Formats: sequence, structure tokens, C-alpha cells
Amino acid sequence: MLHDGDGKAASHGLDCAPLALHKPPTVIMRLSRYFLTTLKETPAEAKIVSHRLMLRAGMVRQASAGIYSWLPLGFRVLRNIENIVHEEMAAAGAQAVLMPTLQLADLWRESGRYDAYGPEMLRISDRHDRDMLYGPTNEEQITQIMRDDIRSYRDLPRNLYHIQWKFRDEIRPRFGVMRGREFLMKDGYSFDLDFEAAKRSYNIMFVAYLRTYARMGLKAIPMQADSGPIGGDLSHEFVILADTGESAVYADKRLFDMDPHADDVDFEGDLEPIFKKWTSLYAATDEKHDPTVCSVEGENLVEARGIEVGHIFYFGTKYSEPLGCAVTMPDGEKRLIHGGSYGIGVSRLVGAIIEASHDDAGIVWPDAVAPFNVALINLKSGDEVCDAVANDLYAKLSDAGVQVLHDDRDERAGVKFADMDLIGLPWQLTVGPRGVKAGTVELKRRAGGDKEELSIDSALSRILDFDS
Ligand code: 5CA
Repeated sequence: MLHDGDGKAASHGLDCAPLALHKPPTVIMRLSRYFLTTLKETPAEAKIVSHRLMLRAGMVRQASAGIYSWLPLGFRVLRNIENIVHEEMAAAGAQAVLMPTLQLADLWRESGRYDAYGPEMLRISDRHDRDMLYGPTNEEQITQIMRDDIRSYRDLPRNLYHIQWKFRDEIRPRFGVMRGREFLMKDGYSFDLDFEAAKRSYNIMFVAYLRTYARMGLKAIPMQADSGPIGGDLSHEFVILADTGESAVYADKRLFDMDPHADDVDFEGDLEPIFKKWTSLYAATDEKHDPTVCSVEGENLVEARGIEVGHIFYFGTKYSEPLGCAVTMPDGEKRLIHGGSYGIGVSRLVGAIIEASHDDAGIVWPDAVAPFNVALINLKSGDEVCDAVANDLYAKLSDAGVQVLHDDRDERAGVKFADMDLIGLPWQLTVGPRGVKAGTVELKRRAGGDKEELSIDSALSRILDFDS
């Protein structure tokens, strides 16, 4: 579970320690004052369930085609996903940076991609008529930083990443945040001396990705993939299955039973066995699928649609050569560095998780990314006893680091339950006038829908024990 403001800097995964354990005062998250507008009607423009639910649950609003504003509930999910990515990147030894969204066209002219990228690139000029662009990716930018800062073979390996907005002027932005024009990406870049070292970096990211998606409650399968405009000849997409996925995928059924947490991972050690374990079974996206090579047949072959939630590439000297990014070897020789890049679709993941986890009533958030952990539903706001019990529960849960949204609105029970089912928080804890007289509350687990009438203390410990 993620804790806001509990004095632990580690929650955002950056390697800085708090100077003082200062805890800001907490304000009760009262739904009566929260910016949340849920919609009963299904918006006509939304073609897939995640887009429909994100609009209905008041998570995002469209600003223009493929460009969205993130409202409080949606932004909390986005942040939780970012936090998981930061933590897993830190565990794998990657270091966070932040590069700008606007880049100089001249840098892309050096790599030869300024013209090659085509109409997907948003081209801008500044007041001095200097050509600029809104970055669709950052290989050039990071290679420039490396080129200027690293000198010797001793400066390698390096692995830097950032989480930053990208712009690609997609011809057909669709499915909400799944294929946006402006979208949030984690893009990481590794720099090594030769292929062997670069493959080690590739393996580290491969394994870190398996763990990252598993933490979000997703089964993302690495598949051989086409490297497209990023280039290179070693590339894997991480794909989750969903009928609404944009790519056709072909994979050995056994991959879906494999556990990303089965192996003890030492990121300093040899990860090739884990890489082999996952890649020795057949899995390929449409562009790479070759029926003459695929030996998996019949019902052992999963032929399905998938959502690409990440993509990793090894491209050798594709960028270091034109941009002149080299280090000096012990004998004075200059050697071009070998690069790889590693993307995660952070904003796309919000939609992808909903595609993988919803029911007829709404979203069913996995605990790790839920915007709040508990919906505390007060059925009789204004009633002295109900208010006292609800406030006490709120205080105890938030003291334990559990994030609670308190539905204190003056609304009918049916409206409250429907809204809470729609926004999909993992627990619903209901305080009602009849129960409180007997000292009980109702606890419902959103996934599965099991409801129980419990004493206040038992309900509390059920939530806290589950979390720990
Ligand atoms: N530079 C490399 C890796 S750092 C790169 O750009 N890779 S990518 O093109 O494959 O994008 C990485 C991830 O971003 C994709 O796997 C996908 O999950 C996400 N993504 C790509 N395009 C979009 C889009 N239009 N909308 C939302 N997410 C996208």
C-alpha cells in the first residue's frame, strides 16, 4: 500500500532521505468536498470499457482529441503507477532524471530522425524561428547528455530514466488514454561498452518489467516485437491480453501460468537464466509472428488480442554513432557506446488495468494502484452516532497509513453504493444507523462482492491485516 505524507521519502522511489520526519496535518477526504463528478450515462464517444469507466468515474476529461486532463481520482491512480515504476527502477539500479518535453530540431537532424519521424512529430518554432519539437521519445536528448558528460570506459555502465509527457500526433487517437496524442511514458536508457554488457542491461530491465507489472496486478507477457522507429534488432513488447487490444498476439499457453516472482532476483548477478526461461517459450506480436517458426499448435497456442504496456529495445550504436557518443578505452582508443531504451506506457496503464479488472458495476482496482484503499460510506451523515463512528474509523485507518475516501454526502444509499461500485475502491466500509446501535458496520470487498456485518474492531483489523 502506498502512504502519502507519512514521512517516508521511499514511497516515491527517489533516493533521497527526509531531513526531518515532519508529518503534515491530514485533512479528511470528504466526498462532499471532493472534486468528483460521476456520470450515469455512458458517453457516446467512448468505444471501450476502460474509456467509458474513466469518464463515468470522473477520472479524466478530454481537452482535445487524444489529450486529457487528469482529475483528482484519476491523477491519484497515475501517481500510484508512477510510484511503483520509480520503486522498481530504483531496485534495478536505474537513476531518475527529468528531461524537458521540448527539444531542439537540430539534435534530431544529427541522428537523422527529424525527417524520418514524419507527421507524428509535433513541430514547433520559437520566437527566434528556431525549429523545435515536442518530444515523442528521448534517445537523442539522453545521448547528447551522455556525450557531453561521460569520458572514460570507467564511466559505464549507466542507466537513466524519466517519467515525462510525450506527444505523438497519432493519426487516429482513440480509446481514451490508451492511444493518446499526449501521454505519460517512463522511458529509460542504458549505456554500455559492448554488446555483452548492453545485453546485461537489457536483461535487468526485462526482469524489472516483469516485476513492475506483476505489482500492478497485471499479467504482462514479454513477446518478440518489431522495433519500429526506435530501431535495433533485439526488442520485446510487454503485452496484457484484452479483447480490445490493438495488436494480435500469439503465445505459448504456459507463459500465462508463469510467476514473475518465482525467482529470487539479484540485479547484480546473472539474469540470463530468467531471460531464457521467459523467452524460450514462443510469444510474438503480429509483426513478428512466423507460423513456420512457431512450433506451438492447437489449444497450446493462445491467439488473442493484446495491449502493449511496455516495450524494450537494444539498438547498439544507432544513436551513439551519428551523435558521436564515445568513451576512451585504456589504450586511448575511442569506442562508441552501445545503447538500449526501455518504455512503459504509464498513462496507458491506467486504461489497461481497468480493461483487465472491472465488472458490470464499474472498476475493480487492484490494491496496489487504487486511488484510495477504503470507501467509508456514512449512510446517515449528520446523525451524531454515525458521524462519530465514521470519524473514528477514518482516524484509525489513516493513522495506520490506509487511504480513505469518506462518503459523507447527503445522498440515498443506492446512489452512494452505485458510485462506490463505479469508482471501484478495494474496500467498502458502511456505517449505518441500524448497525451502529448494535456496534456493527458492513464490510464489502469490491472484488468478489462478499459482504459481512462485523463489529467495528473486527472490520478494522480485517482491513489492516489484509494490508500487512
Ligand atoms: N523510446 C522508446 C522506449 S523508451 C519508445 O518510445 N518506445 S515505444 O514507442 O514503444 O513507447 C513505449 C510505450 O509507451 C509503449 O509500450 C506504450 O505502452 C506507450 N505508448 C506508445 N504510444 C502511446 C500512445 N499514443 N498513447 C499512450 N501510450 C502510448
